[in-house]
Amino acid sequence: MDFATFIVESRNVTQAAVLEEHGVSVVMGNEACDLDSAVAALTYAWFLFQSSRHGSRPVPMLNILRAELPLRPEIGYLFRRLALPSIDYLPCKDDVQLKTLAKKGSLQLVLVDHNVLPLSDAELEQFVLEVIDHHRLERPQVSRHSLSSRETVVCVEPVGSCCTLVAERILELVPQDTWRSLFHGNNHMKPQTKMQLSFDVAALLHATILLDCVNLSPEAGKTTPRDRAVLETLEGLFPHLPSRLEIFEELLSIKSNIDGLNMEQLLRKDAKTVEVEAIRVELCTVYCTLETVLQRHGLEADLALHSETGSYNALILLTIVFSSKGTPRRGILLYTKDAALRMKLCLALENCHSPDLQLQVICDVNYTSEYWVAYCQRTSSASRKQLLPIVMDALADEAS
Ligand SMILES: [Mn+2]
Repeated sequence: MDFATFIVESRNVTQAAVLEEHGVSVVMGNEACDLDSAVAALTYAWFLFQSSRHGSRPVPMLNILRAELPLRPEIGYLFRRLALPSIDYLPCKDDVQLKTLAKKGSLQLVLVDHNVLPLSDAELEQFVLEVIDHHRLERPQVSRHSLSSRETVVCVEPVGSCCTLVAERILELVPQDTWRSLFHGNNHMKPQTKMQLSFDVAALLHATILLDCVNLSPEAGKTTPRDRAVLETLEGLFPHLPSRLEIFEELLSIKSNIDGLNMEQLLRKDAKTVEVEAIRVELCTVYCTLETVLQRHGLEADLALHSETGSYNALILLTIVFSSKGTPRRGILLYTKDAALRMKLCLALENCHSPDLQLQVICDVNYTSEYWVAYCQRTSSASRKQLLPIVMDALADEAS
């Protein structure tokens, strides 16, 4: 089977699994479903399918509702650019009945780009067989699949993109002759199985790593030597990959285009929820300046409605725009009607040392509300990945 057919068949596989009680290994990214999560889920499922390590059929899943797909246009764009089948073929959260599969005993889960399930899916933890991620480790030391009693295999490494970790797995298994010619006999990572690495898979990984690492911009501070090594290896294998700058700029402009989106859509575009005890905080990456957000008409009412609808105790909007050199300019808008929680979160963000966010409160009288605090964040490299643990720790404090 080729990669395109694998994509086209994936939705049917999940449906057949429910009907016919076939075992499936669902590979899923995090609930923000950014390009990293989507591509890591797809390419790692394809890798598992080719190496057939899990026994049951691996299938990728986009961890959002199908209705949310239009808010992630960069995924569809990359698929079209590479002439891949439509992303509509990929199962979304509402296409896969995870809990039904779990009850039937035919579910294995592989988490990519996150390492612990949201509270709403906590009952599925016992079906997690493998984890590949680059966020702070939130899992217990040892966990086992409840049916196979196999220990969960956890790989959590602080690289710029989860796709780097997936690409490393695949590259370990590309045919030895290719590998030899690339590394001139220096093949200390001896491949065990032959693995097809086609141009389209390499191009998906290459583009995603570039977007996540902000085209290796030193100012953005995301790239690690492993991200760089994977990019170079992919480029060595496929000299016709799009140029780094070209694909990066295309994806960034599509991802950050917010024309015509209302506040609600802006918030839903790239959101993650942190939940500790009964406190829910949503962290939304918003692709414009903090001033643009603050100037929106009816902002306070929109934030109130969004909090109420999603039962969030607080919202943290992380605004980001990039300079032409790739330096991110960031701001934070912390909104909650709960004064004590606001104080707690403000203190956590303001007093944090690793990283020191260098927050400066914006006191413009035109933009004030008793329910929010707006900050200019002068440490441009600190992204949501670094902020999530700070918020989690503050909430854990709150709960205890
Ligand atoms: Mn990621």
